[in-house]
This record gives sequence, structure tokens and C-alpha cells, in this order.
Amino acid sequence: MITTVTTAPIAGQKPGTSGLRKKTPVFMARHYLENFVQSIFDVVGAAGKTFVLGGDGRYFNDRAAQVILRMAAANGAARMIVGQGAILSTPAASHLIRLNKTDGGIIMSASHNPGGPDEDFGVKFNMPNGGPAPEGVTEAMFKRTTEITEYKMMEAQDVDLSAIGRHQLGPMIVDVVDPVTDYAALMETLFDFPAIRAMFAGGFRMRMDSMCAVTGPYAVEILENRLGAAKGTCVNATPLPDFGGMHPDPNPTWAKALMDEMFGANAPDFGAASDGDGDRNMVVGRGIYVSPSDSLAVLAANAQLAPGYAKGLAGVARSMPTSAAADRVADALGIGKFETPTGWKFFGNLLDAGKATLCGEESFGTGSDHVREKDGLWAILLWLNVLAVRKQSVAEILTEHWAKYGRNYYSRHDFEAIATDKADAMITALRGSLASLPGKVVEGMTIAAADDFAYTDPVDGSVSQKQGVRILFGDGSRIVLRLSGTGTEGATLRLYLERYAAGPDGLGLDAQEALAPVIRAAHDLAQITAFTGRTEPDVVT
Ligand code: G16
Repeated sequence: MITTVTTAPIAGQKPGTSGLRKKTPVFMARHYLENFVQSIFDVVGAAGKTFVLGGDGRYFNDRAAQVILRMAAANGAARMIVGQGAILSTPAASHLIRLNKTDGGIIMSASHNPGGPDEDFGVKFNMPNGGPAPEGVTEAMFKRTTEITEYKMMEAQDVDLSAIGRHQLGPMIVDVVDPVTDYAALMETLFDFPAIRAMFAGGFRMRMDSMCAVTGPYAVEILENRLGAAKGTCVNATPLPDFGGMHPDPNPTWAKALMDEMFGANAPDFGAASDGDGDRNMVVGRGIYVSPSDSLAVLAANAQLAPGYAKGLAGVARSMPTSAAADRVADALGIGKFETPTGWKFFGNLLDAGKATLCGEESFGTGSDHVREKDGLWAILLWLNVLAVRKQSVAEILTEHWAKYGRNYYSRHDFEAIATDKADAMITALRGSLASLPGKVVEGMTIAAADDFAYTDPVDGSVSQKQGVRILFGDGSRIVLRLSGTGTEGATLRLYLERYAAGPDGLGLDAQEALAPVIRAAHDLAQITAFTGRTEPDVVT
């Protein structure tokens, strides 16, 4: 029974940095999900195709999955591979798309944004390579949402997604799979599980905080069951529709309980957290926080210690706002280095073309060519592999890294839920001032260059403009400002701050202290308080 439902365009269905994210009630409103999903199918085609479907388990995930399945069937899809309970972490979904050579996948997640009836929901489409749809494709989907007049829906009962195995929805096959098994098997091919197991057996203690989000079952299976970490290593390991009221964003502000434990008495050797859909990670040593930019650099310098990367790396890619720490490693290794706009989708071509093996972002994203998404548990396992082989603490590894490469002090300050017009006015004024900035001296530092970052993809030649304002100083310090593309409320201003210290002195400062002049210069140049009324950031990472 396939019905064609008459609908009309709904404004604002434009995917942001990573898919379409809105308040849950917006997504649950009449025709909203359906219009967007039909627009996806209209652009990529569904007839005879196979897609993966899963999400991070947030509120509305289960209902949305049934709607998407009925629409896929109505649009003629041949087969859907669905995580049990409609659950899949984003990296696991990416892996399933690749493993099964499917035509792509639909991921239901608003990532690190809170979940619940009044919080956030999201939908994104990933391509057959397992990666987020590139801008050209998301633009076409958006355009389709502005023209849509009808969508197709199959009239049917719910598919029992709790039951692993083959189901049928009309002529469409629905294969419900365990969300963890294939992903865990992939991890076993990349990392030295016996070495990590021996480290745990020797008394190594870890805390893994899944923030009541999707990685819980993955972490318990891999860390506790397969690697022998003590029972209870994984906390907040049961995914909940509202993430237990937590904000599942693994950073020092939102993963405060983990930070307190890692900086307290009797701290474990290693701490880690992941986000709503399992693609982000934060790692913390005993008494030392690892910034995501440093994490990428350390992993790039040590990846060869893991079996999956023993042959070395082809190159390292980072997003523009991410610090240049990884570039120094790439230079030392004599491998390629790439600087892309914010958004994991920009790494896809570099990974597919074999130009980059490791990628990372300041926004707690690290990953490699094993999938086409960033991967929280993968990064945590690579750290564990490095720790198991080097038999040093996180603090020792970081200290040695800085002594060798110098230290890129780094921080991001977020100013959240600013009125959009005020944030836009600030960025417009800043853009207008860029040409006059070179040569100007602020806080004793001379501005060497200022621009709005534009990127030409080295593989397909596509150009992305206006990806963030950069102010570069003669001493290597840097300020970057851009507005977030993942928020659902007003505008979030992201202010990225960087300062390089070559050493050997001055490598052990507190990052905020080391960056103080750069922070003052940023406020001065962008007039943040004058435009937004804000003096202090809401989140400091
Ligand atoms: C997404 C993207 C990342 C990006 C991050 C922050 O992550 O996949 O590439 O760095 O958002 O983007 P923005 O600064 O525009 O908010 P996630 O984990 O939310 O999917």
C-alpha cells in the first residue's frame, strides 16, 4: 500500500556543518521529517538501492526510523541494513556502509547536542564511501526541500527492530544487525589488542565516560569484554533518549565529572569521553588534559606503533581552525599535510584519494581512513595502543612531544546563543576590516596577514568560500573566528586562539595564561563585547 502524500515546502531545511539539525518538536511537526527524507531520496535515488539506517538513540530516534523505513520502501529501496533498536554510532554506520558496499546511509543524530523532547534531533545522509554528503549534494537536497510537493509513504506496521535478522517491509528487505559486532571486529584489525590487554592486566586503570549516549555498548564490549579493563571502567554506558539530561559533548566543560576525577586524588591512568553519536572524543591523562589539536599531532607521530598504521601515514589533514601542531609532525615525517574547512565531509576526498591517512579537528574529532567519519572510540583505542607500547604516562608522552616539536598553545572560546543579527553584524564588520589589518600592532604583536579562508579541494577542484576569518601574527600566533554550523539556537561564535612556543623554555604554561595576549587581541579586533554584549565565553576548550 503506497500512498502519495501532498505536502508543501517547509522553510529552513538547509543542512549545516553536518546534516539537518533542529529542535526535536520542529522535526516532529507535520511533514517535516518526511519532506527532508523525500528530498534525500529524490536527489540520490532510492529505487533498487541499499542503505544503512541507524542513529544515536536520542528521543524520536525509534519513531523516525520507522518513518524512514516506510518511505524507503515506498520509494522502491531494495534493502535497508538497520542497527538493532535503530541504534548505530556514526562511525559504525560509516563502517557498515563501506563493509556492505551500500548506496549510502541515513544517520539520525544531532551529535553532541542534547537530546529529548525539547532538545535537538537531526538527520544526515552519508555517501557510498561512508562519508557525509559533500556540499554539492546537501545543497541539492536543500533545493529539493524548497520545491517539494509530495512524498511517498508505505502503509504498514512497524518493523520489529529489536529482533536481529531479516524482516520484510513490502518487497523491501530489512536486515537488523547487531550495532557493535562489525565495528568491534574492525577495531581488532587496527590495534594491538594483546598489548592493550596486557596493559590492563598489569593494573592500568581507565575511566571511559560515554555520557549516556551511543558509545556505551561499544565501549563495554571492546574495553571491558575484549580488552579486560576492570568492570566499571565504562560509566554512563547505557544510552538514554535524553542522555540522562547530560550534554553529551566531550569537552572539559560538559565532561566535568571526568575532568574532576582525572585531576583528583587517586586518578586513573587514562580518561576518555565520547559524544552523542560516538564520533567525538576527549582524552585526559592523570592530571593533564590533551587538547584535540595536540591529540591529532601525538597520534600522527605515534600511529606506526599500531598494526593498522605500521606502514606509515600517507598524510595528515586538519581543519583550518585546528592548531598547526600536526603540520609539524607531518613536516618531520616528510608526509603530506592538508588544511580543510570545518566539517568532516571535507576530508572525504583526501581519504578516498589516499592523500591523507589521519584527520583531525579541534572540535574533538579524530579519525583515519578506516571509515569516513571521525571516530571517538578509534581515537581512544589508538591512544591505548600508544600507551601500551611506549609504557609511559600521557603526561610524559605530551612533554616529550612538545620538547621535540615545540608547543602550539591552543584554546577555543564559544559564545553561545547570541542573537543571530548581532553575530552576523560582528562578522560582517570584521570581514570589512580585514584589508586594513596587516601591519597593525596589537598587544605587542604585528599582524602579518588577515583573510577569510577559502578552500579549493585538491581532488575535485570544488571551491568553498568564507570558511572563517583568520588573523595571523608575525610571531606565529593566530586568531580565527567563525559562526558554528551545528547549533539550533541563535548563533554560536567560535573564537579559536593559537600561539606557538618553540621551547625549550615556556612549554609548561597553562594554555589560557599563555594565550592571554592573543585573547585580548581577539576581543579588541573583533569588538566581541560591543557587538554581542558578551565578555566571557560559555565554553572554553
Ligand atoms: C560536526 C562536524 C565537524 C565540525 C563540528 C563543529 O561535528 O562533523 O566536522 O568540526 O561539527 O562544527 P561547527 O563549528 O560548525 O559547530 P559533529 O560531532 O557535531 O557531527
